[in-house]
Amino acid sequence: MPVEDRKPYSEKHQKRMKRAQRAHRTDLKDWQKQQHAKRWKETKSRLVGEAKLSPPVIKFSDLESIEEFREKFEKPKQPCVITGMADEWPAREAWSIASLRERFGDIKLKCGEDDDGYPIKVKLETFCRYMENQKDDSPLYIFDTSYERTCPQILKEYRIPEVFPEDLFALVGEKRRPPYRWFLIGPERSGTTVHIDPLETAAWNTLLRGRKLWVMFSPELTKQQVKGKRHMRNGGDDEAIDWMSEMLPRMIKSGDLEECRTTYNFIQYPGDTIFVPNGWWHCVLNLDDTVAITQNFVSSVNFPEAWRSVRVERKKMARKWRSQLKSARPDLFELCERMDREDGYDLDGEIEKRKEEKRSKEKAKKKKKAKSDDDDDSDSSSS
Ligand SMILES: O=C(O)CCC(=O)C(=O)O
Ligand SMILES: [Fe+2]
Repeated sequence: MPVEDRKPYSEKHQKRMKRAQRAHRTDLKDWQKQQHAKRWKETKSRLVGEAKLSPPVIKFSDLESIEEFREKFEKPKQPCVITGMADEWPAREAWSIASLRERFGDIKLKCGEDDDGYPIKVKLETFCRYMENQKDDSPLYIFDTSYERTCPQILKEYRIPEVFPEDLFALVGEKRRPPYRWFLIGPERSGTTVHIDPLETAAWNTLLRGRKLWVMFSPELTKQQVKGKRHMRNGGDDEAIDWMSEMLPRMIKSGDLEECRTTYNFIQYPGDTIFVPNGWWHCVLNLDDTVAITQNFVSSVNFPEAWRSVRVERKKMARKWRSQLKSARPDLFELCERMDREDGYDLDGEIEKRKEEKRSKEKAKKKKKAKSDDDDDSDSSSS
């Protein structure tokens, strides 16, 4: 949009964004201290020039069947780029920033989390004015997961890709399952720092506007290796922009990544869907202002790893999941039982153990309180 047509980034909007920034990163006083914005043009063209390691790119219309995708990509856990899969989505046309802003400007979307894990929300209109004006090193990024409730129209404008038909967490119910779908609006330079998706979920990510830069590593690397903390510059940060533009070149040079079997470094364009198999490390940087949609899922392929993760990380959900699988997917229920037997893992025992621990902690707390009340009483009676 020509600068003269922009709506002003008035004090009111600036204040709202400042408040959101303060709540999101209480440790960061100056969001522009590294001056990434000043070097952005050069940084971006260097990063684009270096993005030459693409995973396989397949045209959706060339796929003969879902089974073909499963055999060639999902089962071998092979990341890929699928083009043309979103061609029929209303979102392909409708998700320009201008149209989203016009239609949903008054809706509050999540752009951060406070120290207690509560969502920080701002109106899309406010966020768009910020996006047009920001010069932050690593700007706030809309990562909204409650749009089904707050902006259900979004849900109507995309489809779950045909090649990802299974969603086994759905069995535990919408309320109980962990967040699994996000609507993303990313100002340039914002991004997602290097991570693996939680609970061994796999993911798909479809881009509608702008370009995203992806770096992916195969799962055998450790967190320490991929985070490369020792390569962080003094006064630097570990946001996607820092990691991509400064730390990664040093990590490569130092040989710290030599053990990595497969590295990808590539650009996602509008209309591209990235398949991220479970366990793969990835870092994503928004090269332009972007709009995307992403979902995480468990299918029969990543089920074994997901079960091992869920039974430890989310014990109560695991119990519910297992009981639902018993009728909906007896084959997977049996697999759970077999895996638990082989690993010597007793879920019900673990839940009971945790309950017992909680009970004895409560008891100890009560005892301590009673003792201090007694002491108070004897103090007052002796005075
Ligand atoms: O920023 C992005 O597009 C990547 C998002 C992502 O990796 C995630 O939500 O786990
Ligand atoms: Fe991710």
